[in-house]
Amino acid sequence: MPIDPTLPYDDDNIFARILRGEIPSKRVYEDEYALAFHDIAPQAPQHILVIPKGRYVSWDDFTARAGDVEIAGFVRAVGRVAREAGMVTPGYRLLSNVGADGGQEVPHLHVHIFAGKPLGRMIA
Ligand code: IU
Repeated sequence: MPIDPTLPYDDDNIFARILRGEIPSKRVYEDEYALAFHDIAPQAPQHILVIPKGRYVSWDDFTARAGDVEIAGFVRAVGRVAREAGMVTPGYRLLSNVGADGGQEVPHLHVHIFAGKPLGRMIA
C-alpha cells in the first residue's frame, strides 16, 4: 500500500524497527549515517536497500531537514555499498520510490540497489 510521504515520520515503520535492531535484517554495511541490508524480497540477483539512520520519509524531507554532512554521508554510503558488493563493473541500478505515484511502501527514505544480471535500459 503506497504511503503519503507528507505524513509525519512513523517510528513504528519496518525500517525504523530494523534500525533499532527489533527486527533482524541481513546487514551488509553500516556507518554513522547509513545502514544497508538485503531486501527481503529480492527483485534481482543482488538487491540491497540503503537507508539513512535519521528519521526521514522521503528525499524532500531528507534534503529539507538533514545537514550537509548527513546528506553527504548517506550518498557516500550508497556508492560505497555498490563498490564493496562488486557491482561497479558490470554495473547496477539505483531506485528510490517516493510517495503514492512513486510506489513507496515503507515510509522511511531508502535507495534500492539492483545488480547481478543485465538490467536493460530503463528510464521510467
Ligand atoms: P518501496 O520502495 O517502499 O516500495 O520498497 C520497500 C522494499 O522494502 C521492498 O522491496 C520490500 O521487499 C522491502 N522490505 C524488506 O526488505 N523487509 C521488510 O521487512 C519489508 C519490506 I515489510
